[in-house]
Parts: sequence; C-alpha cells; structure tokens
Amino acid sequence: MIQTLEEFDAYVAAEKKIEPKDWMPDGYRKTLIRQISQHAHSEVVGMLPEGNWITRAPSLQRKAILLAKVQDEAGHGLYLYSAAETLGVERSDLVDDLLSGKAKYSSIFNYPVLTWADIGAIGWLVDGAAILNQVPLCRCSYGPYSRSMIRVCKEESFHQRQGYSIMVELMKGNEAQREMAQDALNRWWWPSLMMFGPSDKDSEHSSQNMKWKIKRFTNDELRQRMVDMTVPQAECIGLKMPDNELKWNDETGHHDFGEIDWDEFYNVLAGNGPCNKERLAVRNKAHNDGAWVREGAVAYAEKKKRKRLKA
Ligand code: BYC
Repeated sequence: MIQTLEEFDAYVAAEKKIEPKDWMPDGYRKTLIRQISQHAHSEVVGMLPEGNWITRAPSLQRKAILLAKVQDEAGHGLYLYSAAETLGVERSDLVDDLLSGKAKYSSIFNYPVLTWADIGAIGWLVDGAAILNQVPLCRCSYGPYSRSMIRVCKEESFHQRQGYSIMVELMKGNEAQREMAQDALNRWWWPSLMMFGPSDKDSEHSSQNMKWKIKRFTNDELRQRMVDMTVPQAECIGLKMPDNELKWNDETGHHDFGEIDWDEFYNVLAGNGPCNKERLAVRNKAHNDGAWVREGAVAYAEKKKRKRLKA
C-alpha cells in the first residue's frame, strides 16, 4: 500500500495503478472526483436527448438498438458514480450537485435532437468523440476509473457503429433523407469538436493531469484525431463537412480545420445553451418521480439488516 508522496510518484511513474486505500495527494483526489463525477453526470444526462427518440425510431430493430444504447449509458453512469465513491464522496451528494446545476456535464447534451438523422449523428460523432477520449482513460493511473473505462469503451464502440450505420442508410435513401443526414452533420459537427474541452492554451487542468497520468493526450491532440478519423468516414458516404477551412496538410500529415466558436462553448458551460434548462428540469423531475423507488430500496435494506441482526 502506498503511504508517502515518494511512493505515489514512483507508482505513477512505473505505470502501476493507484487504488482507493493508497495515499494520494489531495489535488489528485479532488481532480479525479471532479472528472469522474462530471463524466458520470454526462452519461446520465446523455440518456435524455436519445431517450426522447425511442418511441419515434423508424423500425422495431432501430428501436431495440436505441433502447439498448440508452440503457448502456445508464450503466456507464452507475460504474462511474461507483468509481467516484471509492474516493470518499457520497453518490447522493454528487447527484444533488447535478440537480442543482452546480456540477458540470458534457456541453454536447445541451443541443436539441431535431430529427432521426440526429440520432445517427450523435452515435457517429458524439460516441466517436467519447471513444477517442475514453480509450486513453483505460490507462489512467487511478485503478477503479481505468477499469470502468474498459467495458464502457467496448459499449461505446457499438454505439458509434450504430450511429454511423444510421447515417449510411440515410445516405443510401432519397434526397430528403440525404439532406436530413447532411443537416444533422452540420449541426452536430462543431459541438462534437467542443466535447474535447478548451484549447490546450486555455485548459487549466491538462498539464497537471498529464503528469499524474490521468490524461494521456491533450484536448487538442484528441480533437485533431477526431477530425482525421471522421473526415474520411464522411467522404465515404457522400457527406460534406461544414467547415470551409478544412483541408489535408501534407506537411503535418493531418487535416487543418477552422476555429471553434469558443464563445458558444463557454456560453453552454455557463448554463445558457439551447437545452441546458430543459435537461436539468427533466432530470429533476425524473429524480423526484423516482423517490419512491429509493425509499423502497432503503426500507428493504433496513428490513434485511434487522433480520440479520436478529439471527
Ligand atoms: N463540457 O482544464 P480542462 C459521453 C470543463 S460522456 C463541459 O480542459 P480537463 C456520452 C472541465 O470540466 C462525455 N465542461 O479540464 C454519454 C473544466 O471545468 P471545471 C463526457 C467541459 O478535466 C452518453 C473546465 O472546462 N466525457 O461521451 O483536463 C451518450 C476546463 O477544462 C467540457 C467525459 O467526461 C465539455 N465539453 O479536461 C453518448 C470524459 N470540456 O471542473 C456519449 C472524461 C471541458 O474546472 N473527462 N470542460 O469547472 C475528460 O476527459 C476531461 O474532463 C475533459 C476536460 C477532456 C472533458
């Protein structure tokens, strides 16, 4: 068991995992609680935009797939809240911070889902971005977080494929369907790039979190990967990226791309995106409506405890 800063540093340097009972710097604990809880909230709020489309999926098969995907997100939220709890916080406090609007969750879930093609774009782009961000987190220095990411990434990979497959189908369809797919890409592309966080020069946590091996790549490195990975996928099915400055750069071996609208990003983070208020209102209602389930679970646990004590 790690007991000193020297041992902690040596473990991190040797790529060994830090476990809940190990000694760790306060800042390490704090940043992990912040990141893991924000991540958990994102999974939970992420169910809302897609959940709205379960009843409107165009076929039984698409409905079953979407239902499974949304359930997966709930599971991801649960693993992540559990991982956060290993750091000494209560899940109910984390949830309270989400419900009151104090805690952050991913900016991406504050945009409206207007058509079925948006469900395709979300799977393809949002889950695509999630995979790029989360695969390196499987190697994060904190054991419980890194292990929870393994299963999450496997499931995200299926989510990404289901999204791309919706886009492929729409692009094989009639003109109206192709326009719907293009319109969804136009609206989701820039917000998806914002998912990776502020540019490196403005990212306050990156440098320390890289030293602690929580983060393995910077926000801009992962964003560049997203662009390089997605552009050929769009071209392959006849979609045009909504960025006039996008072009391949032979010298760097990457795509150059346009500037993100950072005012929009910070505005969404400040709670003023198109759907921030609606998302929190729906989440609060779901929490209040579910009070009886929590009360029932607590009563049952107490009954079992009483029985155990009697025996
Ligand atoms: N949205 O110093 P920085 C999913 C905040 S779930 C909102 O670069 P860091 C999915 C950041 O938290 C997707 N806030 O921070 C689910 C920090 O705020 P505080 C979620 C953002 O931590 C369902 C401040 O800006 N994924 O994919 O080094 C269905 C400064 O940023 C955002 C995760 O949570 C944003 N986009 O890097 C489908 C992955 N970006 O706390 C899909 C885990 C930044 O100082 N998280 N902020 O007030 C991470 O990898 C990192 O936390 C981030 C940010 C890359 C997001």
